[in-house]
Amino acid sequence: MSKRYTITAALPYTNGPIHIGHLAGVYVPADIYARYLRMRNKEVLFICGSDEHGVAISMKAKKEGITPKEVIDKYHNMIKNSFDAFGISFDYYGRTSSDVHRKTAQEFFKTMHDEGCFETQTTKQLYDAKEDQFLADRYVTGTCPKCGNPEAYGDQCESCGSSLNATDLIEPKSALSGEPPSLKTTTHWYLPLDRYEDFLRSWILESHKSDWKTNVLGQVKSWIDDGLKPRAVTRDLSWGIPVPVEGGENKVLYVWFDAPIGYISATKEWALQTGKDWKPYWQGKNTELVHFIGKDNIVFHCIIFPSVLKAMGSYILPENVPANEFLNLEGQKLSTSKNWAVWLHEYLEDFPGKQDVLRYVLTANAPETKDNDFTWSDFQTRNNSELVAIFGNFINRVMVLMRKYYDGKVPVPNAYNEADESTRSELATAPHKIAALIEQYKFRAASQEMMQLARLGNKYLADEEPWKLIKTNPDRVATIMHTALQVAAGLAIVSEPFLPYTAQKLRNMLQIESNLDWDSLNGLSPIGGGHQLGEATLLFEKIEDDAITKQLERLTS
Ligand code: B3M
Ligand code: ZN
Repeated sequence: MSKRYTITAALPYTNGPIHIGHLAGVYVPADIYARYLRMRNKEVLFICGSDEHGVAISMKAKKEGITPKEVIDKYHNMIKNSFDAFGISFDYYGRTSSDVHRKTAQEFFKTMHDEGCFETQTTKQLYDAKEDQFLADRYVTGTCPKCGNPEAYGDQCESCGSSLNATDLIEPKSALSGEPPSLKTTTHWYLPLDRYEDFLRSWILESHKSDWKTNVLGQVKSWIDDGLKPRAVTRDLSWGIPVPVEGGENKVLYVWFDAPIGYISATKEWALQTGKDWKPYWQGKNTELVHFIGKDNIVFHCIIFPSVLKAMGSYILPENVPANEFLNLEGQKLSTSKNWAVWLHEYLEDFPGKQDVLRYVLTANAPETKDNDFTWSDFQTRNNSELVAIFGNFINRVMVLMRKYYDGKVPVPNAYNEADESTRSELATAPHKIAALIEQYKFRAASQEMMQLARLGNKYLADEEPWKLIKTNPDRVATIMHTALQVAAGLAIVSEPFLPYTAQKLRNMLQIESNLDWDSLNGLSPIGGGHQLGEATLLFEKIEDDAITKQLERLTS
C-alpha cells in the first residue's frame, strides 16, 4: 500500500496579520513539499488553521478595545486571504474556535485525565491584584533566566527560544498594569513530561538521529538533558476552551495544549466536508506525518505534543519536524510591535501579481540551517538577474523563436548531436536531483537546481545559435528548437512547487495543461512534434530601483 502524507503547517495566532518571516519559515517550505508530493501522485493532506486562543488574542483585544471574537474574526480572514493569494495550497484551513475543535480538545483532555495522565499541583502563581487576573504566558514579561533578554514572556523567550514558566522570569512585570505581580495560590493540571523522557530519548535522539535536522535535534537534546519537568496544561483565564472536568470551573486549556490538536480537528472538519475518514491520516501506520514549524515551536511539536499523542495511544508520531530558523529583515529581527516587517497584504498591494517572486526569494534564501537576512536589494537582484534574466529570458526566447519559425507548431527533431544529448540527459536528471533535495527538506538547494535547469536552457540556445542557422540548416534548427522546448516543459514541471503561478502560465503557454506529473520527463519527450503551443505571456518583469527605495523608506518611516 502506498504511503499517505499528513502535512501540517504551524497554526498562526490570529492576533495580527502575517509577514515574510512566517512565509519563509513555515508556509512556503510546507507548500513546496505538499505540491511536490501531489505531483508524485501521493495521497497528501495539507492542513493548517488559525490559532485563536491564548493570551496573545486577549491582549490584542484589550489593546484595540474590541472583543477577542472580533480580533480572531478579523485576523483569521486576513491571514486566510494572504495564504490564498500566495498559493499556499492547504487542503483545509480551520480555526481553533470551531465546535469540532473544542469537542476534540476536550476529549483529549478528558481521556488523559481519566487515564491518570495528569498530576495536579497547587502552587503560588503570579497575580495582578489590580486587574484581578492571574498572570500566565504573555500577561507577564521579565528577564529571561537563560539569555538575559529583558522582554521575555511568561511562557517563552522569543530571543533564545526557551520555553519558560512565568515564575522563572527575573523581575516579572504585569503586562496589564505594569506593576510587579503578587503571588496567589491556584491549582492546575500538569502533564508530567518526566514520564516521557525515555520514550522521547529513544524515539528522537536515537531513531531519528540521522534524518532530523541538526537544529531540531540540538534543541530536543538540550531540553531532555536539562531534565523534563511537569508542564501545566490549564490556565486561570477566561478566553479559551473550558476545562471539561470537575474543578475546572473558570479555567481553560493552555493554548499550547489545544493548538496542536487543532491539526486533528481540522482534519476531522475536512473529512466531514469531503466524505472521507479522518482516522487514517492520524492513526494509519503507513501515514507519514510531517510538521512544518519555526524554531520557537520545536519543544511543543517534538516534546509536548508527541507526549500527548503517545498518552492517547492510537496516534502516529511525526516522521519529521523540519523546523526552520528565523528570517531577519535588513539586518534586524522582524518585530510586529516595532512594525519592522514586510506584511503580506502590503506586499500584495505594492507588487500585485508578484507572489512567485517573493516565494522564490524566500526559498532561495530560506533560514534552513541558520537565521538569515531578507534585504530588498537581494530581492531585486534575485528577480532581475535570476527570474527575469535566466528563467524568463529562456522561456521568452523559446516562445518567440517558435512563433517566428514555426508559427508555434512544434517541429520534429532530426539526429541529436553531442550537445543535444548532453542537454537531454541533464534535463532527465534534473527532476531526480530536485526530488532528492525536496525529500531531505533542502528547499533552498532544490530551488537552485530548478534555476540551474533554466540556465541550462539559456546556455544551450546561446551555444547552438539557431537564429544563425535558420536559413542555411533548417533541419538542425528543428532539432535545437525541439530540444529547447523539452527543457521549457521540464521547467513547467519542476517549477510548480516553487513558483505555482508561473508554472501555470507556462503550462498554458506550452499547452500541456493536464497530462504532466513529476515523472513525465523520465526518458520521454513530453512535447511531441506537431504539438501546437499557446500564446506567450510575460512571466517576470524587471523591478526598478524606485520600487525598492520605496520599500526601504516605508520601513524606516
Ligand atoms: N500559534 C505559535 C506561533 O505562531 C503558535 C503555533 C501553533 S502550532 C500548533 O508561533
Ligand atoms: Zn532567552
